[in-house]
Amino acid sequence: MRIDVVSLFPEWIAGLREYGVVGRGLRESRPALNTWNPRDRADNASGRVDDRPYGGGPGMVMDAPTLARTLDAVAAARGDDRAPVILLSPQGHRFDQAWAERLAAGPGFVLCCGRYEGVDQRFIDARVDVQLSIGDVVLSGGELPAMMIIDAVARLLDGVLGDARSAVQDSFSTGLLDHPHYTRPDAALGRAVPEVLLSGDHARIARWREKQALGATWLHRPDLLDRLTLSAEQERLLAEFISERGE
Ligand code: 4GX
Repeated sequence: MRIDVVSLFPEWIAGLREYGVVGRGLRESRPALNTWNPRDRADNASGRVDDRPYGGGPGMVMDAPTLARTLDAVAAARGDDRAPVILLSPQGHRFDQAWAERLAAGPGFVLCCGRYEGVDQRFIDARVDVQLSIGDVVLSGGELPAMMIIDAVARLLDGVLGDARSAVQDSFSTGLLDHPHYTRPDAALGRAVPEVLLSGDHARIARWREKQALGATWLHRPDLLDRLTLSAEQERLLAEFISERGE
């Protein structure tokens, strides 16, 4: 997979290579990450890539021709592999795990990071395939959303996570929040580890974890439960969680 990022701060994006399991994957081209600075394709000596908005108002707008020239260079470097051009924008579809899985299954994609008040609408109309938003919050540019998307997609690729099970068992892949985790020592901060986890009874442990996952989701994200059809066993575990909680 190949990911290209158009950004005025390419070194920030490239910093992803330095940290964690995704950093290791990127260093080994899983996925291959390339950055492109529109400033390198400005048509003026000062490297300006923005201008004042037609109609007036505050701030600046990234100009369409410079962004289009940058994308032309990306397309030439990629060859025609039909990778979608994605603009990070508050107006986009909400990025979630389903989007991460969809993107991880394709040939890669091109992320365009806007700054200032945004980008000329003609660039969006002519060259952007889809707009994605990371949520209802106003950021100063698309770089952090782009980095979130790269992280979420890269960790789904074969060989990026050490343990293949980690991605499968994740929250949202199951549709539920995660169960709690504990490690040594067995007493810490005046609190014990739940006895069942020390029992060595793997069936009982699995049942306890499923119950905790259902309970956490019921408590903190009931909207996620509304989207699921629970099995009879899951209904029983959740009912147990709720009644034990009242004791
Ligand atoms: N999820 N921002 C982008 C400038 C901009 C505006 C319009 C393109 C079109 C954001 C978000 C986000 C702020 C990044 C405005 N670029 N992006 N920027 N939330 O708030 O993705």
